[in-house]
Amino acid sequence: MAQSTNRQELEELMEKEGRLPPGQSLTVKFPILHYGVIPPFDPQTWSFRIWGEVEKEVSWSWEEFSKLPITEIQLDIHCVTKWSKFDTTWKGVSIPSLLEMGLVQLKPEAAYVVQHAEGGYTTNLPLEIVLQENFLLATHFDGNPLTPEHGAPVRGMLGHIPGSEIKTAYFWKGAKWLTGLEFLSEDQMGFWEKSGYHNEGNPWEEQRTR
Ligand SMILES: Nc1nc2c(c(=O)[nH]1)N[C@H]1C(S)=C(S)[C@@H](COP(=O)(O)O)O[C@H]1N2
Ligand SMILES: [Mo]
Repeated sequence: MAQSTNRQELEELMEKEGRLPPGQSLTVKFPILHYGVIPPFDPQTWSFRIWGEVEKEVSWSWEEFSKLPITEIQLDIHCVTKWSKFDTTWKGVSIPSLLEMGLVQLKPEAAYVVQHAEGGYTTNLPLEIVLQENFLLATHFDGNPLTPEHGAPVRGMLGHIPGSEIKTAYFWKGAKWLTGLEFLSEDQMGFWEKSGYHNEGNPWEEQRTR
């Protein structure tokens, strides 16, 4: 009872602050949603690959990946199934940091990115979004390494920075158990996008399905 009152109060506050997109409701929990099974993580055999419209293909072991510089961000998450979670803290590797260090060099043709996950899940984003500060290759949530059910060891993470005008999308645009990024010159729809979800999925415009 006390918890549900609190939930409602928080939701009203978020709505007042203009942080609750249309049709969403606030959750204080962290729901777990995915298609298929949670894949095992073996640091010995895990690898992360970057390919496509890049000057040179990249492949990192877990040991290499876990030494990459880390960025921290606070994001609001909006799931297409209508829950929103506010002020979540994430740590991970940003794409601009990889470009600045010269670890990844994009070809001029690169304009879209497909996230590839263990088990075949994919999701697509325009390059411009992946280069924004609200997208990370996240390894930590709320100060702790990701748990298996939330995508360990690395997930794509896209959320909304409160008060920011930069583009965001529903939470399915972040692949759990991420194992690679494919840069493309043309857009290519991912798992949910192909089965009828909106290609852009902007929560502020309620772009849930096509
Ligand atoms: N690999 C993979 N990533 C995925 C999914 C999935 O089915 N497989 N589902 C997406 C959807 S629809 C949502 S809402 C979020 C849920 O993340 P969570 O379980 O950490 O809340 O993960 C996204 N990433
Ligand atoms: Mo979702």
